[in-house]
Amino acid sequence: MEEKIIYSAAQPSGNLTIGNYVGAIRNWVRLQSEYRCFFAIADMHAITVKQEPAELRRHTLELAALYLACGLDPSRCVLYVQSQVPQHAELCWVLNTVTYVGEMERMTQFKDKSRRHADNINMGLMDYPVLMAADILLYQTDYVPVGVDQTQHVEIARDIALRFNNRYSETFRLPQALIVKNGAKIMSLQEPEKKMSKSDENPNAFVSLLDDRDTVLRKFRRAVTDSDNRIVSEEGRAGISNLLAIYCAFANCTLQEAEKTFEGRGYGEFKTAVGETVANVLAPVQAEQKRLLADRKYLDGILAEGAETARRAAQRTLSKVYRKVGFYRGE
Ligand code: ATP
Ligand code: LTN
Repeated sequence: MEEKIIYSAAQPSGNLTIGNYVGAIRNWVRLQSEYRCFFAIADMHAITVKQEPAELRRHTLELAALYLACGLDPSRCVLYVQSQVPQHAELCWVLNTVTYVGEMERMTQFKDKSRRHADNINMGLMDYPVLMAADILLYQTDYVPVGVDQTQHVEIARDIALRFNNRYSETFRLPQALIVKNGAKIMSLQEPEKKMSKSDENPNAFVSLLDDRDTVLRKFRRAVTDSDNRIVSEEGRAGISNLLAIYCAFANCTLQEAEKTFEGRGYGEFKTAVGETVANVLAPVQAEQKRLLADRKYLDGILAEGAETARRAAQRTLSKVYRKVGFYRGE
């Protein structure tokens, strides 16, 4: 049987949150033993909003170390930095010619980010999904493990692939999003109707994978909940439902089990328990990231090797594409 291919990425736009961990990274770790996996650091996507150059560089290295600390194993997956593989930008250009401006203007994330960064609605922000389609399609990806917020982007990648295949003949495999059952959308601790996001201007809204124990406990203690004191997940009670989802994801239990554990207990006690459960999972990841960051040579070696493998795989698809669209390659 043909080997299935997995592709995913995260932006080095800050430190990863527990949302990124539960919705994405943690599942990548599970998938790497079964499939051929490519995991990237999407620095080209990150600059679609303003980044401080020195910070972007630092976040990129820190994210690489964090990927490894979370359990990605370079002998089982290809781990690399997007901008080190020029084929992404090259394929993006070709795909731009089979993508309509109107469909990009309708993308939820574009509308959202345009509102949040009204002073910087640049072409890159609008082109974000096409670059993401290029990422995915270059590797002939079958499955894209992402959080729910990214499903629209994976669907557009599929549409673009289908359109290209129809216009020029079969070239790309059609990708599909892979969404986890629990934790695919962890919500903000301050505004539980909103997705938890690493670039939120209020640091109390998210828990970073790098937050120390006291910070984690404090953020959960301050998490917004309603005045009702029952610890059950219900429609209309976004705050407590979100805390329960986080607890289940980190304690590896079902909602029924969690509700039973906390039956008759107060919010204070529950919030402390959630904080402690999360902090216990984060502690070893943080220690491992710190250890890895002290060995810059090792990290650079992993990334260089990853980029080399990625370039080779990507070039196979890109050459095919260039041939199909009619780019002259000599006799
Ligand atoms: P930013 O705030 O900079 O837009 P982000 O926190 O949304 O970033 P990304 O780098 O865009 O993070 O996403 C990395 C992965 O994490 C994606 O697969 C995304 O779907 C997933 N993800 C992001 N936020 C959450 C969340 N709150 N719950 C579950 N998964 C999430
Ligand atoms: N846009 C994604 C990050 C990303 C990605 C990808 C995810 C860039 N390229 C390719 C899956 C496949 C995000 O998480 N915001």
